[in-house]
Amino acid sequence: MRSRCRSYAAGAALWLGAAAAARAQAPGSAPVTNAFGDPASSWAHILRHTALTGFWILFPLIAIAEVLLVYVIFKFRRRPGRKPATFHENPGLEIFWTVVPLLAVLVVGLLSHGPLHFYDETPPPDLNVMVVGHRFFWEYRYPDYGIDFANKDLVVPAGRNVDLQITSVDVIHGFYVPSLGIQMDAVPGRITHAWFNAQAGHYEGQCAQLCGPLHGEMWISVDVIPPAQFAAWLQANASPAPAAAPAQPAAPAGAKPASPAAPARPRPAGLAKEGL
Ligand SMILES: [Cu+2]
Repeated sequence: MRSRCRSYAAGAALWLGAAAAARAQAPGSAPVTNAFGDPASSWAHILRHTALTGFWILFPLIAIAEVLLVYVIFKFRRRPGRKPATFHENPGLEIFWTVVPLLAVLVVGLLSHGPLHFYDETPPPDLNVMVVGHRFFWEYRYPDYGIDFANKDLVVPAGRNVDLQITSVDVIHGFYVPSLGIQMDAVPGRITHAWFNAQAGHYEGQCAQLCGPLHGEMWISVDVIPPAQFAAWLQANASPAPAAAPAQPAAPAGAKPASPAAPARPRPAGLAKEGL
Protein backbone atom coordinates (compact mmCIF):
# COMPACT_ATOMS: atom_id res chain seq x y z
CA MET A 1 0.00 0.00 0.00
CA ARG A 2 2.77 2.36 0.94
CA SER A 3 4.63 1.69 -2.28
CA ARG A 4 1.46 2.56 -4.19
CA CYS A 5 1.31 5.87 -2.36
CA ARG A 6 4.93 6.47 -3.21
CA SER A 7 4.36 5.77 -6.90
CA TYR A 8 1.48 8.28 -6.98
CA ALA A 9 3.72 10.89 -5.43
CA ALA A 10 6.55 10.10 -7.83
CA GLY A 11 4.18 10.42 -10.78
CA ALA A 12 2.84 13.72 -9.51
CA ALA A 13 6.36 15.00 -8.90
CA LEU A 14 7.33 14.08 -12.47
CA TRP A 15 4.31 15.92 -13.83
CA LEU A 16 5.08 18.99 -11.78
CA GLY A 17 8.70 18.87 -12.91
CA ALA A 18 7.61 18.65 -16.52
CA ALA A 19 5.26 21.58 -15.98
CA ALA A 20 8.07 23.67 -14.58
CA ALA A 21 10.34 22.69 -17.47
CA ALA A 22 7.65 23.61 -19.98
CA ARG A 23 7.25 27.04 -18.41
CA ALA A 24 11.00 27.53 -18.64
CA GLN A 25 10.92 27.37 -22.45
CA ALA A 26 11.54 30.54 -24.39
CA PRO A 27 8.27 32.18 -25.49
CA GLY A 28 7.30 31.40 -29.04
CA SER A 29 9.21 28.15 -29.23
CA ALA A 30 5.96 26.16 -28.92
CA PRO A 31 7.04 23.72 -26.24
CA VAL A 32 5.08 20.57 -25.54
CA THR A 33 3.11 21.85 -22.57
CA ASN A 34 0.97 19.68 -20.34
CA ALA A 35 -2.23 19.58 -18.36
CA PHE A 36 -0.46 20.78 -15.22
CA GLY A 37 1.43 23.74 -16.61
CA ASP A 38 -0.98 24.73 -19.35
CA PRO A 39 -4.39 23.05 -19.07
CA ALA A 40 -6.15 24.02 -22.29
CA SER A 41 -9.38 22.00 -22.30
CA SER A 42 -12.26 21.48 -19.89
CA TRP A 43 -11.01 17.95 -19.29
CA ALA A 44 -7.41 19.07 -18.73
CA HIS A 45 -8.58 21.46 -15.98
CA ILE A 46 -10.51 18.67 -14.28
CA LEU A 47 -7.58 16.29 -14.70
CA ARG A 48 -5.21 18.78 -13.12
CA HIS A 49 -7.53 19.52 -10.19
CA THR A 50 -8.19 15.83 -9.52
CA ALA A 51 -4.54 14.82 -9.67
CA LEU A 52 -3.41 17.65 -7.41
CA THR A 53 -6.20 16.94 -4.90
CA GLY A 54 -5.18 13.28 -4.81
CA PHE A 55 -1.57 14.26 -4.41
CA TRP A 56 -2.24 16.51 -1.41
CA ILE A 57 -4.37 13.83 0.23
CA LEU A 58 -1.64 11.21 -0.16
CA PHE A 59 1.39 13.41 0.35
CA PRO A 60 1.05 13.79 4.17
CA LEU A 61 0.79 10.02 4.54
CA ILE A 62 3.88 9.49 2.43
CA ALA A 63 5.74 12.17 4.37
CA ILE A 64 4.75 10.63 7.74
CA ALA A 65 5.76 7.14 6.57
CA GLU A 66 9.13 8.34 5.31
CA VAL A 67 9.90 10.38 8.43
CA LEU A 68 9.01 7.38 10.63
CA LEU A 69 11.18 5.14 8.48
CA VAL A 70 14.22 7.40 8.85
CA TYR A 71 13.53 7.79 12.59
CA VAL A 72 13.35 4.02 13.11
CA ILE A 73 16.50 3.38 11.08
CA PHE A 74 18.53 5.68 13.30
CA LYS A 75 16.79 5.21 16.63
CA PHE A 76 16.77 1.42 16.58
CA ARG A 77 19.96 0.69 14.71
CA ARG A 78 22.31 -1.97 16.01
CA ARG A 79 24.65 -0.78 18.71
CA PRO A 80 27.25 -2.60 20.77
CA GLY A 81 25.86 -3.93 24.03
CA ARG A 82 22.24 -3.41 23.03
CA LYS A 83 19.92 -6.38 22.64
CA PRO A 84 17.25 -6.29 20.00
CA ALA A 85 13.64 -6.33 21.13
CA THR A 86 12.01 -9.70 20.62
CA PHE A 87 8.36 -8.72 20.19
CA HIS A 88 6.60 -9.04 16.92
CA GLU A 89 3.10 -8.38 15.75
CA ASN A 90 1.22 -5.39 16.96
CA PRO A 91 -2.40 -5.77 15.84
CA GLY A 92 -3.34 -2.20 16.72
CA LEU A 93 -0.48 -0.73 14.71
CA GLU A 94 -1.01 -3.10 11.80
CA ILE A 95 -4.70 -2.26 11.60
CA PHE A 96 -3.82 1.44 11.76
CA TRP A 97 -1.30 1.37 8.94
CA THR A 98 -3.59 -0.74 6.79
CA VAL A 99 -6.81 1.17 7.36
CA VAL A 100 -5.47 4.71 7.01
CA PRO A 101 -3.85 4.22 3.57
CA LEU A 102 -6.88 2.17 2.49
CA LEU A 103 -9.17 5.06 3.40
CA ALA A 104 -6.87 7.49 1.59
CA VAL A 105 -6.90 5.39 -1.57
CA LEU A 106 -10.69 4.99 -1.33
CA VAL A 107 -11.14 8.75 -1.02
CA VAL A 108 -8.88 9.33 -4.02
CA GLY A 109 -10.75 6.62 -5.95
CA LEU A 110 -14.11 8.24 -5.17
CA LEU A 111 -12.78 11.67 -6.13
CA SER A 112 -11.60 10.25 -9.44
CA HIS A 113 -14.89 8.57 -10.26
CA GLY A 114 -16.73 11.75 -11.30
CA PRO A 115 -13.92 13.04 -13.54
CA LEU A 116 -13.42 9.65 -15.19
CA HIS A 117 -17.14 9.45 -15.85
CA PHE A 118 -17.02 12.98 -17.29
CA TYR A 119 -14.30 11.97 -19.73
CA ASP A 120 -15.84 8.63 -20.58
CA GLU A 121 -19.19 10.13 -21.61
CA THR A 122 -18.57 11.89 -24.92
CA PRO A 123 -20.99 14.83 -25.19
CA PRO A 124 -22.80 15.43 -28.49
CA PRO A 125 -19.94 16.43 -30.79
CA ASP A 126 -19.85 19.69 -32.73
CA LEU A 127 -17.08 18.30 -34.91
CA ASN A 128 -15.98 14.77 -35.79
CA VAL A 129 -12.41 14.16 -36.80
CA MET A 130 -10.85 10.87 -37.73
CA VAL A 131 -7.22 10.61 -36.71
CA VAL A 132 -5.20 8.00 -38.58
CA GLY A 133 -1.71 7.05 -37.47
CA HIS A 134 0.85 6.11 -40.11
CA ARG A 135 4.50 5.33 -39.82
CA PHE A 136 5.48 8.17 -39.33
CA PHE A 137 2.90 10.91 -39.62
CA TRP A 138 -0.68 11.68 -38.73
CA GLU A 139 -3.58 11.95 -41.13
CA TYR A 140 -6.72 13.93 -40.24
CA ARG A 141 -10.09 13.44 -41.87
CA TYR A 142 -13.19 15.57 -41.40
CA PRO A 143 -15.80 13.13 -42.72
CA ASP A 144 -18.62 15.68 -42.61
CA TYR A 145 -16.72 18.10 -44.85
CA GLY A 146 -14.74 15.87 -47.20
CA ILE A 147 -11.48 17.14 -45.80
CA ASP A 148 -8.51 14.81 -45.61
CA PHE A 149 -4.90 15.83 -45.13
CA ALA A 150 -1.68 14.71 -43.53
CA ASN A 151 1.50 16.29 -42.24
CA LYS A 152 -0.30 19.45 -41.17
CA ASP A 153 -1.78 20.89 -38.00
CA LEU A 154 -5.08 19.56 -36.80
CA VAL A 155 -7.46 22.54 -36.90
CA VAL A 156 -10.49 22.66 -34.62
CA PRO A 157 -12.85 25.34 -33.25
CA ALA A 158 -12.43 26.73 -29.74
CA GLY A 159 -15.14 26.10 -27.16
CA ARG A 160 -16.70 23.27 -29.14
CA ASN A 161 -16.88 19.55 -28.46
CA VAL A 162 -14.49 17.76 -30.79
CA ASP A 163 -14.83 14.00 -31.04
CA LEU A 164 -11.77 12.13 -32.27
CA GLN A 165 -12.03 8.68 -33.77
CA ILE A 166 -8.53 7.33 -33.66
CA THR A 167 -7.05 4.42 -35.57
CA SER A 168 -3.89 3.30 -37.33
CA VAL A 169 -3.03 1.58 -40.59
CA ASP A 170 0.19 -0.12 -39.55
CA VAL A 171 1.42 -0.37 -35.96
CA ILE A 172 0.13 0.96 -32.65
CA HIS A 173 0.66 4.71 -32.32
CA GLY A 174 -0.39 6.96 -29.48
CA PHE A 175 -2.24 10.24 -30.01
CA TYR A 176 -0.95 12.35 -27.15
CA VAL A 177 -1.57 16.07 -26.64
CA PRO A 178 -0.73 16.73 -22.99
CA SER A 179 -2.22 20.24 -22.72
CA LEU A 180 -5.58 18.91 -23.87
CA GLY A 181 -5.34 16.02 -21.41
CA ILE A 182 -5.60 13.49 -24.24
CA GLN A 183 -3.66 10.31 -24.63
CA MET A 184 -5.25 7.54 -26.66
CA ASP A 185 -3.74 4.63 -28.54
CA ALA A 186 -4.22 4.38 -32.30
CA VAL A 187 -4.66 0.65 -32.88
CA PRO A 188 -4.84 -0.99 -36.33
CA GLY A 189 -8.26 -2.51 -36.96
CA ARG A 190 -9.88 -0.67 -34.05
CA ILE A 191 -11.33 2.76 -33.48
CA THR A 192 -10.68 4.41 -30.16
CA HIS A 193 -12.23 7.65 -28.97
CA ALA A 194 -11.12 10.81 -27.31
CA TRP A 195 -12.86 14.16 -27.03
CA PHE A 196 -12.03 17.64 -25.91
CA ASN A 197 -13.40 21.15 -25.67
CA ALA A 198 -10.43 23.49 -25.80
CA GLN A 199 -9.67 27.16 -25.50
CA ALA A 200 -8.02 28.90 -28.46
CA GLY A 201 -4.31 28.32 -28.81
CA HIS A 202 -1.63 26.18 -30.37
CA TYR A 203 -0.79 22.92 -28.66
CA GLU A 204 1.94 20.45 -29.33
CA GLY A 205 1.98 16.72 -28.74
CA GLN A 206 3.71 13.63 -29.95
CA CYS A 207 3.12 9.98 -30.74
CA ALA A 208 3.25 8.22 -27.39
CA GLN A 209 3.90 4.67 -28.53
CA LEU A 210 7.30 3.54 -29.66
CA CYS A 211 6.31 2.81 -33.25
CA GLY A 212 9.58 2.65 -35.20
CA PRO A 213 12.77 4.50 -36.04
CA LEU A 214 11.13 7.88 -36.70
CA HIS A 215 8.74 7.69 -33.76
CA GLY A 216 10.50 10.66 -32.18
CA GLU A 217 9.55 12.87 -35.10
CA MET A 218 5.89 11.97 -35.14
CA TRP A 219 4.76 15.32 -33.81
CA ILE A 220 1.20 16.44 -33.32
CA SER A 221 0.21 20.09 -33.63
CA VAL A 222 -3.27 21.28 -32.81
CA ASP A 223 -4.55 24.72 -33.77
CA VAL A 224 -7.62 25.66 -31.78
CA ILE A 225 -9.09 28.75 -33.43
CA PRO A 226 -12.23 30.87 -32.85
CA PRO A 227 -15.39 29.32 -34.35
CA ALA A 228 -15.82 32.08 -36.96
CA GLN A 229 -12.26 31.59 -38.14
CA PHE A 230 -12.82 27.84 -38.18
CA ALA A 231 -15.91 28.28 -40.35
CA ALA A 232 -13.79 30.22 -42.84
CA TRP A 233 -11.12 27.53 -42.69
CA LEU A 234 -13.77 24.89 -43.41
CA GLN A 235 -15.05 26.83 -46.35
CA ALA A 236 -11.55 27.20 -47.77
CA ASN A 237 -10.69 23.55 -47.31
CA ALA A 238 -13.93 21.62 -47.64
CA SER A 239 -14.06 19.38 -50.64
CA PRO A 240 -17.17 19.39 -52.84
CA ALA A 241 -16.54 15.70 -53.50
CA PRO A 242 -18.07 13.23 -51.07
CA ALA A 243 -15.81 11.97 -48.33
CA ALA A 244 -16.02 8.46 -49.79
CA ALA A 245 -13.82 9.48 -52.72
CA PRO A 246 -11.21 11.71 -51.12
CA ALA A 247 -8.50 13.41 -53.06
CA GLN A 248 -4.88 12.81 -52.34
CA PRO A 249 -3.78 14.32 -49.06
CA ALA A 250 -3.21 18.03 -49.35
CA ALA A 251 0.17 19.09 -50.60
CA PRO A 252 2.31 19.98 -47.66
CA ALA A 253 2.90 23.56 -48.78
CA GLY A 254 4.09 25.36 -45.71
CA ALA A 255 3.41 22.29 -43.66
CA LYS A 256 5.79 20.72 -41.24
CA PRO A 257 6.95 17.39 -42.65
CA ALA A 258 6.41 14.53 -40.27
CA SER A 259 9.84 13.18 -41.02
CA PRO A 260 12.62 13.59 -43.50
CA ALA A 261 11.65 10.26 -45.00
CA ALA A 262 8.01 11.22 -45.48
CA PRO A 263 7.77 14.81 -46.65
CA ALA A 264 4.59 14.34 -48.68
CA ARG A 265 3.40 10.83 -48.73
CA PRO A 266 0.51 9.75 -50.89
CA ARG A 267 -2.40 8.10 -49.26
CA PRO A 268 -1.07 4.64 -48.39
CA ALA A 269 -2.67 1.65 -50.02
CA GLY A 270 -3.09 0.25 -46.50
CA LEU A 271 -5.97 2.64 -45.93
CA ALA A 272 -8.10 1.06 -48.61
CA LYS A 273 -7.08 -2.38 -47.45
CA GLU A 274 -8.25 -1.56 -43.95
CA GLY A 275 -11.50 -0.20 -45.38
CA LEU A 276 -10.73 3.23 -43.91
CU1 LIG B 1 3.84 6.57 -33.83
